[in-house]
Amino acid sequence: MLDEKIEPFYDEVVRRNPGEVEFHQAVREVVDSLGPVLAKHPRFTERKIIERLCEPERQIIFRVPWIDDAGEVHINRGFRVEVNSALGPYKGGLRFHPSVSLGIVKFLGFEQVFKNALTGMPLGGGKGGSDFDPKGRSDDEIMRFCQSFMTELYRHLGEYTDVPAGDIGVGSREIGYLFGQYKRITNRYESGVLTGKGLEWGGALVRTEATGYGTAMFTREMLAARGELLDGKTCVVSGSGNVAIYAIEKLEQFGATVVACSDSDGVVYDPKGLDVDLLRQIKEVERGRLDRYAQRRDYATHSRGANIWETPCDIALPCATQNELTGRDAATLIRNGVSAVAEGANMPTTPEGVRAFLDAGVAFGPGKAANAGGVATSALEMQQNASRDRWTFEHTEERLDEIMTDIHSLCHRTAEEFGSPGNYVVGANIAGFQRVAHAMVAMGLV
Ligand code: NDP
Ligand code: 2IT
Repeated sequence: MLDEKIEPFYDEVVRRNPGEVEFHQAVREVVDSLGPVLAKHPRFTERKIIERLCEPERQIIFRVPWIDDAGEVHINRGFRVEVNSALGPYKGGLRFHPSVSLGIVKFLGFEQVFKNALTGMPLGGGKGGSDFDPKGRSDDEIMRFCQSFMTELYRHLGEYTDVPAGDIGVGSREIGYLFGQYKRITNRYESGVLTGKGLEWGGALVRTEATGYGTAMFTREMLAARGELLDGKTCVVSGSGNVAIYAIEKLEQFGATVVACSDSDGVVYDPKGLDVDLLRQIKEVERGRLDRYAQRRDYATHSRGANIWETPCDIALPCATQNELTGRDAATLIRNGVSAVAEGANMPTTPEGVRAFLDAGVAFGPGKAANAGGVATSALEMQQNASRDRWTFEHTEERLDEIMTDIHSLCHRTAEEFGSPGNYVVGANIAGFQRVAHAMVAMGLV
């Protein structure tokens, strides 16, 4: 699609998908980068590759009834959007959060297609979830919800069809209950149908750490491309969930000091550097809130309702949720001297924020590249399941490091090749798109 065709195309996406603002935003961000690659390959336009990518192959919406511990009946909505399978089975996480809607799942599934292509692994893209709120729910309530959710979803899954994993609100506990119900209904021990499984029953070492570790590795590569090191840098990481915790751990292993993290209640500031073991104890073992951290650690403070992006830092990693870092926040970070930003979360920076970072010359790693380590390690888990093998932590982490280094150089190189040196947004969008588009052309109009 040439530049003059982008506006009418985008208007049509908005018209066909009313109210799905996050989906519109994700489409816009990709399409705006594609002019040069469409000019080079007219076939992509003729075969309507972008139009096909913006229409998911299949969208499933279903009712999820369940009963809480007090005997009250609840009805939630479940989603699975299977966006594209040109490169492999649909692959992408499940999110349980009250904000989940069709538009959110579609934006995540759309992003996932390009991210998965960047990994170089044989993965298509999809995403799912529910507006179920797991906060404050007992273990048994979570189990009953997961069982009800899988009772509908199982018919759409399979190791060669669609392979979910975790995302916000879904970790190894939930994957366990989902797998148990899938196994019971199908009477198949099909390890490759879900990733992020427990280590005792088919899970892969490093999958838990992979997204956060990978984001830190991508950050290291962006700095290296500018002749800089993470060692000695001051970092801020938003969120305090799976991605944030392991991003913090790896940044600290690389010699950086991470002075702040957050949750939806507030911000913890720890000028001596966050203690990851304490964070893990509170978030993973106790499933508690972040204010406990400050209660247990000297010098650390917890500020309710504070904005984490006001904390001065050299490097910022948004690792919580979409649109958590605005144009104003970007201006504050730039004023405070930030030199690199890598997105551990999916689309955490608003379009105004992205523009501000690019204009200011900040090294900016978009989520579809910077957080691809999670899904890449899911593919390594599938590989181990398929060959009934089990790799060591060291070997798996080495593979993850190679993959992240390759994604960085692919994005860097592609940005340069298409006339936007240093712009990882353009590099990631074009590189991911090209892989999917070539496969779609080869497979004909399906
Ligand atoms: P978790 O559920 O483990 O943690 C989410 C964190 O983000 C929590 O600290 C949570 O705070 C905060 N958060 C979530 N929603 C909001 C919100 N609406 N407003 C403010 N804070 C919020 O999820 P993950 O760490 O797995 O996921 C974080 C991000 O990373 C998401 O964007 C996800 O899509 C992305 N991602 C995850 C991957 C994975 O493998 N898990 C892979 C690639 C990307 P609170 O507890 O207060 O809600
Ligand atoms: O956004 C993501 O890449 C994920 N939530 C992980 C997907 C996966 O299938 O491992």
